[in-house]
Amino acid sequence: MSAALEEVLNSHRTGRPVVMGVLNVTPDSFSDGGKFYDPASAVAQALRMVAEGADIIDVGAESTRPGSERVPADEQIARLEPVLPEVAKLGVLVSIDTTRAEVAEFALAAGARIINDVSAGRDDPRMFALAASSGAALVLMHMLGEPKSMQLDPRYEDVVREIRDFLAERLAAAEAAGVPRSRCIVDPGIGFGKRLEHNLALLAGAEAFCRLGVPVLYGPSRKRFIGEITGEEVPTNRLGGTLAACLAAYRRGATIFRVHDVAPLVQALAVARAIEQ
Ligand code: HH2
Repeated sequence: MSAALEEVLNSHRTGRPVVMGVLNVTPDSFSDGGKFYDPASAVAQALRMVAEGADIIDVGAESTRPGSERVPADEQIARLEPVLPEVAKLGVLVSIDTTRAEVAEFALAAGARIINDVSAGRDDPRMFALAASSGAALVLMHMLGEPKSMQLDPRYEDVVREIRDFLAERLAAAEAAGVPRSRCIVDPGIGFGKRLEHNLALLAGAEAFCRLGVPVLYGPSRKRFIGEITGEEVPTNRLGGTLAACLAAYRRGATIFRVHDVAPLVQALAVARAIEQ
């Protein structure tokens, strides 16, 4: 395993913040759909995020915004083919944001080292086996149902307890399939079948997820809950709220943050870490 990946997987022990830059090679993502659909602009954006201090570039070819339709695996691969190998050549850690083992397999062969599975291994029964045999790290995220219907009427009795129990169960399932816990990362899934009050509880409750003993990742970047609090309708104008959400979770022990705007978060986390130390 590379030293860079080891640092990420140890971040919950060291407190070192890790910034994961989002690269959506999609025509329809909620905040940047179409912007990096062209391969040259996608690679240029990856280069920019690396220069800004991103530790990981998370490449995705399927939007999972509320209401979105599935993108077949071969279409995801066709979108990734001209981009992902070039991003891996930059020497940065690459993660693949997909729920399909076929897509993850392509990405790992092209140099990705992390599988970011927003279904936590529930969409494709082959995903855990692939993570086990490849030695990749694995992000297990909570989502209520599927993107098409997840925001229709999300309900929880105790959102933090239920999602912590879900993540504990998925960690155990991954482990049973041969993926060591030491290679797993958990994510409560901000915005994936959650109302405002749920998202706030999940951010305030980061310590509960940290007690699972693996690094905790949050992806609040530009999401709707920030607009609900502030009235800001335009996702790209939600940077201030994104920073506040990441810093609140960092103070409570989370260490990995998936964002579209890398430079401001790298700076914010450096200052937050200096204060905490
Ligand atoms: N959020 C999105 C996509 N992937 N992965 C993890 N682990 N955590 C997240 O919170 C997360 C994620 C959605 O954001 P984005 O990629 O910007 O939008 P879209 O799904 O429309 O492409």
